[in-house]
Amino acid sequence: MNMPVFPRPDRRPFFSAGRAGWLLLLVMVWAGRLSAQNLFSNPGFESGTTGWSGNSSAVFTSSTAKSHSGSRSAYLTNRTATWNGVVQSVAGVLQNTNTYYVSAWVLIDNATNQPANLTLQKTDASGLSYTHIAACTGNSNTWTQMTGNFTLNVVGVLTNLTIYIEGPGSNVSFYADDFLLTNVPPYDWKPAANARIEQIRKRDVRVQITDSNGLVVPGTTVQVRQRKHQFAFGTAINGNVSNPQYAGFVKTNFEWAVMENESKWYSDEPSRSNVTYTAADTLTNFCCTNGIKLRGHCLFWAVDSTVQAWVTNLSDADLRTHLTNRLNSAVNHFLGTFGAWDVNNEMLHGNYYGNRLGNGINSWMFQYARSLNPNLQLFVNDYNVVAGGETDAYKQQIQNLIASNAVVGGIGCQGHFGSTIDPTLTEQRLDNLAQLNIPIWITEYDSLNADENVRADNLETLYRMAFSKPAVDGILMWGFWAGSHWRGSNAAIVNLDWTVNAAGRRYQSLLAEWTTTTNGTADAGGGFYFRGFHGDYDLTITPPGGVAAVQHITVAAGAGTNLVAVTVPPAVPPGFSAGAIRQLPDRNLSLTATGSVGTPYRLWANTNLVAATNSWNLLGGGNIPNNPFTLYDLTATNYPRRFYRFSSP
Ligand SMILES: [Ca+2]
Repeated sequence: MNMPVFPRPDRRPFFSAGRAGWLLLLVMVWAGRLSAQNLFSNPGFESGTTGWSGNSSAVFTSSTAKSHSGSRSAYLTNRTATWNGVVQSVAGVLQNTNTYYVSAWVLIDNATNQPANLTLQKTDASGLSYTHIAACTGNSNTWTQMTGNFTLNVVGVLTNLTIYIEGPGSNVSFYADDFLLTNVPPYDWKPAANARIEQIRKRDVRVQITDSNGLVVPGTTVQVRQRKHQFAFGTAINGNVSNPQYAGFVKTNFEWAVMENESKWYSDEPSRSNVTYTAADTLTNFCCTNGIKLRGHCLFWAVDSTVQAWVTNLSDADLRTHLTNRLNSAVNHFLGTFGAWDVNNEMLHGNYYGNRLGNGINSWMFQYARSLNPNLQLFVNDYNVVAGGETDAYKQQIQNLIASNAVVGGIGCQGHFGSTIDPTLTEQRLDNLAQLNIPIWITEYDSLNADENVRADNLETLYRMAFSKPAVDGILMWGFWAGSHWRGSNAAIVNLDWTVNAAGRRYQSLLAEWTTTTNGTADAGGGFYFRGFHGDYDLTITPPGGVAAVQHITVAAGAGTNLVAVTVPPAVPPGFSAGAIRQLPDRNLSLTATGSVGTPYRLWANTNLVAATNSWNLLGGGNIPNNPFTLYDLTATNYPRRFYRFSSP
């Protein structure tokens, strides 16, 4: 095993430190060595080819032509297949069930946008397997880092275990340097995450209940039901909203949605100047009808293969015109529907419009969209950022956009994860991006694992970690149902037969954990206290002997206690008691009451509980016909909220 590559400690303190200082320094050096020890032998190729070998017929040399650090790197040439690379055995180095962090740097020789991977090759009782444990897109002008992590899972006897770099197209030569393989100590991350969630996602609320004479009303019962979250929990949706089971799951489990394809340019303008929003409008109508918010995806898509053929055939001048037309059309069509847009999807992995018209076109897209609606939150959106090792590249790209006068209002991290999700890496990458002080959204979460319990753990790791980070404002998953998931049933949280699998149940339990539901009674001062997650609530408030009324409140993020003043209506007529208000299937209301048959009453309604008495609407009245009796308000759905009170005529 090679010596660690981290810098040797500065020796100067040894000459001035006392005995305690000596001991402390020795402990620190030892601890650093334990956590940072590089398990690769000759990781920077400074000892030539020692410890490494070329895969197959590729020619592997230790080159002095290029290096990421030191004076040498691995150089792979005469490659005949994408899997030709440089390999090192790690059998006997790695321990079963341990988690490892792995990283390497790659520089492509005379080619651009070449995929590169670190791959774990394993042979055990379960057979031969290959697992990509890190990935990046390499180029010839700059060294690119790939990072990842994996947990070693050996079945039976291990007969072979190697890690190798591969991926660039056959015949493409490349350099590789500074391989790093370290043990990831178990990280008990949940308690810290939960403590952050308690601090940043919740607020103390005091409900002060007073009657219309200004007197506090002790004993008022308060039922607290959170209806919406300030944090965005959502999913991608598609035309399956016409399926009642699909639609039902969306309505029950998500507050936000994004159109999977229907608001992309290739859907909205499939042929030149043939603009159609029919499919998108179906989804918009579904969301608006059901109170689901939408984010826009995407105005453009930078990856060559996603650009419509008719666009690729345009002259540069016509292309500029059609980019302008697309922005005018889409931003205006979805005005009031999308508060946010992904502007040019996946600019880390393609640059179609920049290659055609110069890189200034990318910041122009932001500038022009903003000129159409300065309130739009304009996002970058890309993959391999939190789920891969391209966080630094993404940061740099965002900084470059900002420097060219693009107002980047949101950072979209797609979040397409592999078979496991490492909390340490996820946290590091989110914290790294958060340094830009721009809101982060996980826009397209999924993970792919045949074991639904691992999928559930993955989902919890991403959701709990992201929800605990103040920079993150939302998480949308990229589909949920096995019958309509782009990565297939092993990424779904709902099975083909609509049973909710372990991953889906975990999602539902997390949402329940992060939703405030409580009940109580006002104290002697008419005060009722609770601590709740930020969001919208219905409070059902019932003064002693009075009628229940539902009041809508918002618990907003902020310092100190959120104060909510509630004024309750006068008491009901003597010999009469109001009962429950129930929501009918059509969202209208029924009110039940009991009282002496023949007692006269009137029923009033208002959207404002503390409005002047003479501004209330008389809904009806008469003499109590039977006991109990039921009244209906079939206009209730016309109002965002409504209060009721009874009076003597
Ligand atoms: Ca080197």
